[in-house]
Amino acid sequence: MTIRNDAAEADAVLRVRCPIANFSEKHTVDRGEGAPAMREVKSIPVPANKTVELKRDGFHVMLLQTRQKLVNGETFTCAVVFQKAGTKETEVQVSRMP
Ligand SMILES: [Cu+2]
Repeated sequence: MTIRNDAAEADAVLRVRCPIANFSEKHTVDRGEGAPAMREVKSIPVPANKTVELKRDGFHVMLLQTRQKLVNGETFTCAVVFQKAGTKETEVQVSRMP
């Protein structure tokens, strides 16, 4: 997911709700000594006038306790709750990891 903030104020992703999952967590990936490790964060920062790309080796949202089997190519809608911009819906497409 790519988030573009055209505002002059910083924003942040507070929550993501998807109908197919009971929970979601916001994660970042720490790289120190040893293997990279995921860590939960309270929010994902979206700086003013910046574009933030969520990806598996950086900030990302993880869906937990999925209620149905995810099928490659299927789509569903998630609600993304921003601190300033409010709730925005986005379509998500399931894709198999390469
Ligand atoms: Cu994660």
